[in-house]
Amino acid sequence: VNREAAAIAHPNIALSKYWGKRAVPGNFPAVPSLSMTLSGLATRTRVGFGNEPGPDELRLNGERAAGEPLARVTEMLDRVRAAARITGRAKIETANDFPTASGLASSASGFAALAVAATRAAGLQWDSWRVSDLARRSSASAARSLFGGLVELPAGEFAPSEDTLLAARPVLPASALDLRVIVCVTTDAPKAHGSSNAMRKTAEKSRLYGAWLNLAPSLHESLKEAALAGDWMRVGELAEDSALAMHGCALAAGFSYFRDATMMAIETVRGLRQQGMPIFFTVDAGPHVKAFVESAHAPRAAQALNDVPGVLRTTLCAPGDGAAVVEDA
Ligand code: 2P0
Repeated sequence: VNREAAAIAHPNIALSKYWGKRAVPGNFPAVPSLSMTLSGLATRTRVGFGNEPGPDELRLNGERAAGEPLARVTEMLDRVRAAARITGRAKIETANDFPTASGLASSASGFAALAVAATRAAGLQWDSWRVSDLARRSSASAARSLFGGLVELPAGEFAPSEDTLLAARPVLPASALDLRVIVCVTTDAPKAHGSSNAMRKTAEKSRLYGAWLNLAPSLHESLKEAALAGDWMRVGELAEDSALAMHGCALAAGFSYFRDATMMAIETVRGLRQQGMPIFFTVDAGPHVKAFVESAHAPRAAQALNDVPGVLRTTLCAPGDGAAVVEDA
């Protein structure tokens, strides 16, 4: 058995948003989501299983990590060890080639890369579907980074058993997408509300949560249909609806990810659109705005967004590939 392997994975940005979980163990999303995997930004992860039992050893961006990050890694590796019938402790080295607190989905690329490297290192002959299911159990958005281009993660069944498989699936390849994402970074501070806790608070407190659960599946289906038809203006309209409904639902629970710079960047996107540019925005569990635009317009859009007060810098990303083993590592 090959006991060491390395993998690379890229973050993704959702057009129709995942927000909310089924009320059972296993991290099953309550709504479907659809994302674009990004190129240019990557997590690289190496996993090696030893022969001795004991605590796993994690190095994150060159530094020894313990506490919650290590616990989440060990939780995934325990599933891999159980499936492969191995017991040895693992050494994990993982690094992002983009700032971890830049507002890009480092948990999506991180758990996707870890799932690919760990299953390969353990000698499991799993297809991408099984590996995506494994990634979802640690971070649902990570399930989508297994695949490139546009990717869908269906909602979990209403009351799945904990071992029910649920994986993402590719919808359109990266080569079919003439889109760019401009990430407008508005702060380098870590996010104020972790996604899992914020979702729980939304489910408990938001009077709009029921409305969100009703709306999200139909928004998602319409958005997917528009993408398959190549109607990017419609995709943009529905993606903005999805993001605003998600954030409205969170606001009704008493918190918001939006800051002044978030609103100013959104207004800039709307202004560019009024001038005829096919551009639209989305916002995730942080204050940064992500603008989607056809590639030909990306330089002008990036310049306009860079000039927004409160936007520290912009990062330009193209559609990217799914997670993969790095053979020569
Ligand atoms: C998404 N987000 O669809 C949504 C939109 C944030 C806002 O998926 O609890 O870190 O680990 O399953 O994957 C962030 O959620 O959450 C996320 P968990 P995850 O991209």
